[in-house]
Amino acid sequence: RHAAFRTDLSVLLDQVGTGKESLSFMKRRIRRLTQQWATAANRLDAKLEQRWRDQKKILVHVGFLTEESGDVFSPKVLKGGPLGEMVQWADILTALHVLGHNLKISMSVKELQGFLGVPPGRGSCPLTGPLPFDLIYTDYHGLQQMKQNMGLSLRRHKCHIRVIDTFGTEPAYNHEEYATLHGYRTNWGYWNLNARQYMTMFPHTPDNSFMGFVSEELNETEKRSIQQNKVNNMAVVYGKEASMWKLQGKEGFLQILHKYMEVHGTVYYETQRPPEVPAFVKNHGLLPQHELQQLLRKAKLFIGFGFPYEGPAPLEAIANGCIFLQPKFHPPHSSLNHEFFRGKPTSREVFSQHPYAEQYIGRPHVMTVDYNNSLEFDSVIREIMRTEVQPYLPYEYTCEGMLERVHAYIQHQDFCATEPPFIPANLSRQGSAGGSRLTGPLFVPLPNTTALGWASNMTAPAAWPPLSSLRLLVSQEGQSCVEACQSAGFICEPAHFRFINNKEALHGLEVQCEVVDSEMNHILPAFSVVRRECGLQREPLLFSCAGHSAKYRRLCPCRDFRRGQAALCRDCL
Ligand code: U2F
Repeated sequence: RHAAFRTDLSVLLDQVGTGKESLSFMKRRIRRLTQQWATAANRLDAKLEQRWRDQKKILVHVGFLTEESGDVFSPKVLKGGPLGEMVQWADILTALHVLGHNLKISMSVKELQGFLGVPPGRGSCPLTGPLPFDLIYTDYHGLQQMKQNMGLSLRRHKCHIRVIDTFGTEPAYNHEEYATLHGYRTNWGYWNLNARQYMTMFPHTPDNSFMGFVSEELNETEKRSIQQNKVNNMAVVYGKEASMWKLQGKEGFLQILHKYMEVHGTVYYETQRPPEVPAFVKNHGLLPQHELQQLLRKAKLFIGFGFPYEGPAPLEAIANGCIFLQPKFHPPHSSLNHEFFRGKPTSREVFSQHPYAEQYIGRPHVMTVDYNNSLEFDSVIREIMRTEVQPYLPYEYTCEGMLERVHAYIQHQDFCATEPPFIPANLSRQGSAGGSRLTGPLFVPLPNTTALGWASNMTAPAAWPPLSSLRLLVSQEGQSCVEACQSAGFICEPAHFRFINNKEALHGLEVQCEVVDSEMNHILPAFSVVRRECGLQREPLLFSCAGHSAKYRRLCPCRDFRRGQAALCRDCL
């Protein structure tokens, strides 16, 4: 069946259920954004020009909200606890519904068992017969619950699963045997999924798929009225829980801020002002989302103190015409040195409170400075008060952007199909960076499949993203493919590794190999210039954009991307 766009959200609202603050929060959000979703659906519908879209049977099992996982989030919804995850799940549910799929929603193990058709009760009752869904969206808690309830049959069906994973999972942590042998084992990882089955809140690493969420978009009239009503000396502090204000050295920069601006907060409190919040701060208490938006419309500055990391609020602030000011982290925070990230299945280094805001948005909307340097801090506050900014929202965080991306994933990502083995013939050297022997980053444009070894009478396997988007590049020593592709204006595409993991690619790059080994190592394919050693990847699950090693230069599959929609290549729709 064709999936027809839906603009009426009442059926979805009924499906979400009642009885918990988290569910009420999500429903309020869905209701509030109804019109935006409807407009976006109509726009995307027109853009796709009647293209056929398969209607999928989809189960959404929200593991972290089940009683069985302890559900620590729901009781904190009105008390300053994390809301980012609820924002995201509300938006995922809405996107799937609006795209016209056949949706079932489960928020308990009992409902999960019912939908999967496994007998109730604990213990691993295998699911006999086919999986009654094309796709299952869940999280790490839900995955654990599915394992307990589906037993071994989970392995058979796992290609249908998508794991919503806020901070991301790198391939080295995902591969059970490799993680165990090489010190990448954590509480969360090692499910042996394809790393693109993990879907993140921000485009942290191209190894995972970027799911995201949405933020409100303003029309021209709203933008104009915001512009007129901005209060130039009004700042709102990012931090709805008192503990986020417990910062070392905070007195210094807060005093400076207070010297120039009126400081507002939305910190949860029970009866009186939390001691962490200075007396000069106008605290509004935790606000409902739409009231926070109103406050942000007046404010000039939204200022982060370093925590929470990578949440939705800075995007909302920027979308409402604020400048977001945030601290630089030096050294960067990661699972190796910071409690919050410890045990998370990634070694990604976080260089500021909100790297997406810093890298993808940047000045004048986002200013990232060293808070310990009072002079720098002082001058940036004055600069902010002088700077005029327009409300700004990256396309990928609009409703249309999210619908477009989720649509593309649903129609094109297939982790069940066994990929045809890729056996290249001679990789043409045409187009290699003529003669220069691997001194800088090197491109070998691969304009057609013949260059990759298909004879013209063979049909290339249908790849998504399409092969036409591939650009082969060699990293510097110590550089990851994430960085290597980025520095050349591209993005690393893990789906393309299989096309460049071969002797012909090395040959095409004129790499001198005395030996070519095939190993399990997440930095492969790569080569050592000094030792004239080349290595190919033996385990496709370990193809990793994130990996790097001081001794090796990596072969990197880069691709182009759409402006404002990094998850999709130009020909990906
Ligand atoms: C992030 O979680 P948080 O919930 O702490 O993220 P925030 O950016 O603070 O905001 C989430 C939402 O809270 C709303 C606001 C945002 O959409 O509109 N809100 C509100 O309704 N009322 C208020 O007074 C203030 C904010 C991240 F999302 C999680 O994944 C992480 O686990 C967490 C820790 O790093 O940070």
